[in-house]
Amino acid sequence: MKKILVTGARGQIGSELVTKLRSIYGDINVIATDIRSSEEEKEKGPFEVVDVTEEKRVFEVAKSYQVDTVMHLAALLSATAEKMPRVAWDINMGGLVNTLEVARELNLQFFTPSSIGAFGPTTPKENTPQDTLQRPTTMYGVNKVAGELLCDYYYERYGVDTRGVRFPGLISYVAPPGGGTTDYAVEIYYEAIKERAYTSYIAEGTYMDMMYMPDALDAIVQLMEADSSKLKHRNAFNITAMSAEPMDFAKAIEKHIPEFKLSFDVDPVRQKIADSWPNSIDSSAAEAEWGFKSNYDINRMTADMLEKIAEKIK
Ligand code: AKB
Repeated sequence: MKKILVTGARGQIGSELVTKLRSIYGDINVIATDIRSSEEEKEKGPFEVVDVTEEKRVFEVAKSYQVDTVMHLAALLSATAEKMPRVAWDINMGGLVNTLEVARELNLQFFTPSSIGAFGPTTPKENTPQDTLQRPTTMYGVNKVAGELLCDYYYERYGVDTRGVRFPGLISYVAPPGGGTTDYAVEIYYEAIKERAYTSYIAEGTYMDMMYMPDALDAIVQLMEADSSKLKHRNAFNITAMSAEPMDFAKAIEKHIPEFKLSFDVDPVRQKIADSWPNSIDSSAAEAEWGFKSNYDINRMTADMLEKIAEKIK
């Protein structure tokens, strides 16, 4: 992995992943692409406007920069996908097959994230195994399962070095997530700083896996650098740092802001999605096959989030 093209580079993961990759591989070796143009991004390093539903454009940019790796992040998240299922299919599946085709044609290493959304209500809810029943009931989940299989197919059929993880809800302060079911776990920190209070659209007692962004970025780099011969589950490694419900975040925040108040106004659409996902997943395959580990628990993450957001919005 020496020259990397990142799609969806202005999204929640992309905006931090590009910075991290540039710090490791050098500014000019990371080509950030997004459907949204940005003068600011162009000043930081190579940046191209790319719509992943246009395969020819993805091909042209990958070829002209002579990249050897593509990290495909451009996608709609679960709640947005539920509002616009057909658009989600076109972007999530169309973008994926287009970037996989480019990886096949140019012989590129390939990364794309799957999600805990690839599981469904019939999946075992606690300590969800790596290999288990996957019958998701959301368009996002359908896209993620199909994506995992498609990446396996490109590896088996064409030898494309495809790799991926099932991300839990990702928590970060640089760019907002937007359109996810787990977004409450980011919003709660901003509102804690601004209002000393937050109204959660996810009900008390709803557990989902979560992870702080630095752990997620480390996982991507570590998986992409891992010895290929050791990987059995190439495209869909369960990874997690914590299983948490809204009250867990409130308790962690109260250690820094004792007057913090959490209330609830449940959104039935996002609650239904959350209820169909696991409470906690088992990441032992990722630990065994490429050494995954997380460094942030809820308390360490909370201290950092509150400090960084206070700094950012002052
Ligand atoms: C979402 O909530 O849609 C994402 C995810 C867990 O994939 N954060």
